[in-house]
Amino acid sequence: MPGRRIFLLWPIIHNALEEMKMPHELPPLPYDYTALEPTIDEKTMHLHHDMHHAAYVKNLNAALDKHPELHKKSAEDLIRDLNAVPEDIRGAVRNNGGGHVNHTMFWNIMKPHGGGDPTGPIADVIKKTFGDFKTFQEKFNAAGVGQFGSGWVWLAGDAKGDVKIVSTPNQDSPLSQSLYPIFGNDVWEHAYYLKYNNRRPEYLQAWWNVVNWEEINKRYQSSLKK
Ligand code: MN3
Repeated sequence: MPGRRIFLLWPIIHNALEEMKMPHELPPLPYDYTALEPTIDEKTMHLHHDMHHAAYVKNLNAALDKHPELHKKSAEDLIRDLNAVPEDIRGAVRNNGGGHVNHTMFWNIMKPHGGGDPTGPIADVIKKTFGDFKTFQEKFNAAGVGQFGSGWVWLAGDAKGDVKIVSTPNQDSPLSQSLYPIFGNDVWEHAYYLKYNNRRPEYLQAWWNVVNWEEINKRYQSSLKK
């Protein structure tokens, strides 16, 4: 009876399928590609998510192919301790694992009809650290403008619960510096060039209109528990 045979073989088939599964997957956007218009245009969202983020995931999986012992580690854990990653794939994991983690954060800390003044605990820590929200925004934008070439600008938290603005080149994550990326903006040209061309300051300014403070509060609070 073929049905019974499959039943008996199922644990073997199941294990084989599990082993074939790629350890990392591209998460779908949490909203429609048009949802962040007019701040971020539909075409940029398609290219950014479907091509750029997808490539980081694909290349991360390809690098990890050589080291199945790392398949169970989350992408965050991989880039939190890059020295634990074998040297032959360390650069690929740093770039593509970072790219995967950074973009997964990025989609989630934005939302349609977002923006406005921060609320909750993140508003309090911004006020405590920078005086007021406007001063914080100006410093954050200046750090984004000042990041030469491709990279990110972040509000990052340390183990004591203090926060600071940092920028990183390429896909480097604050996680690799023992900091928690509470939220960040992508200042690679692929994030803004179609709509804003070379006007990065204009993009940085407009971006606050799609910021999701509820999600940022969640990330900030979870960073304090760690
Ligand atoms: Mn990007």
